[in-house]
Amino acid sequence: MKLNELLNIKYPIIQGGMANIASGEFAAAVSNAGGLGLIGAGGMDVETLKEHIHICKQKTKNPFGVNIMLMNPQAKQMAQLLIDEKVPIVTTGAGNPGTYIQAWKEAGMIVLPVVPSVALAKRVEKAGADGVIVEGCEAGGHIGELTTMALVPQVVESVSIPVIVAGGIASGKQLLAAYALGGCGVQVGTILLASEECPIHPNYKEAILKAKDVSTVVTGRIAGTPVRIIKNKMAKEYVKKEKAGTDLMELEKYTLGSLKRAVLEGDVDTGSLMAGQVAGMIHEIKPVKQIFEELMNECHQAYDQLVI
Ligand code: TUI
Repeated sequence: MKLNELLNIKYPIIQGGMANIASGEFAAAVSNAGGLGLIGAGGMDVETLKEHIHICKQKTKNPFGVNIMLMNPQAKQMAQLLIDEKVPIVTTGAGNPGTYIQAWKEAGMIVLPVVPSVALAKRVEKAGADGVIVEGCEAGGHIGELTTMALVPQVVESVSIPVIVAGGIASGKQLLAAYALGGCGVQVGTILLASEECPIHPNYKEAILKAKDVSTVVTGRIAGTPVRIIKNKMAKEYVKKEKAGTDLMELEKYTLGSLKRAVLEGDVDTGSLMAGQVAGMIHEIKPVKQIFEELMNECHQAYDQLVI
């Protein structure tokens, strides 16, 4: 099954549900460019999500979706809102969406949980998910333990539903690799941070452009919520304190509100600049449409030039 056929979109590309970043307007821009735009409900409350859904519906006639970050205290109410608002597609992250899947399916929605392991992939398949977005720890933001290269083929072996590949995708070659691993399409986040339409502060975009291969670090491993961000003053202090055994409450002071600080205020020193390991490959801000066209063209070229 081709992802673009499953979702009725032009390109086999889903936009990651980036919390505090992916607004209704941005999701609509991605959907208008031929991908699947997602509203990232992570940093929102139910009322705000409703507003973003309305904006998105106004700005695109193409399919779009919502990403429910399951650690959000209002996740349950949001799950119902999506049904009431007839949102066609839902993705989930940061937890097991098992309890919501039946109601979403009864409402006719397409359900695509993000999973970091074979065990969760199997569980959501059994619960009725239409596909899984398998995210390796190359990704930005909250991550699991396994890499895309190791995890995707193991999930492909273990489930019969379509597998979408996420984590480490920013070029046509990586898109081709996603197909080689058994995927039917990809989800991308970091590459879209460097788009003209992405509503993050210019300083955040600049930090992506400046990043090198080794510029990201994972904070929060000890606390149990690993989050990949670009190394900066905050990240370095956090990791140092984490290693020194600082208690979780104290550590929370560092991360609390830090993503918003980066996104809205452009605070690149104490803000949390979530980004994947592919940030080092991104050198230019482009319109979303051009990013997608280049990914697809490069993928076909790489396929033609493949030597085995
Ligand atoms: O969710 C993401 N990426 C995110 S969420 C986010 S907001 C946030 N910020 C700071 C701390 C925590 C969250 C920023 N980036 N990606 C999908 C994803 N899901 N990655 C890992 C997982 C995951 C982890 C454990 C999914 C399920 C899971 O299962 C637990 C269980 O109950 O089985």
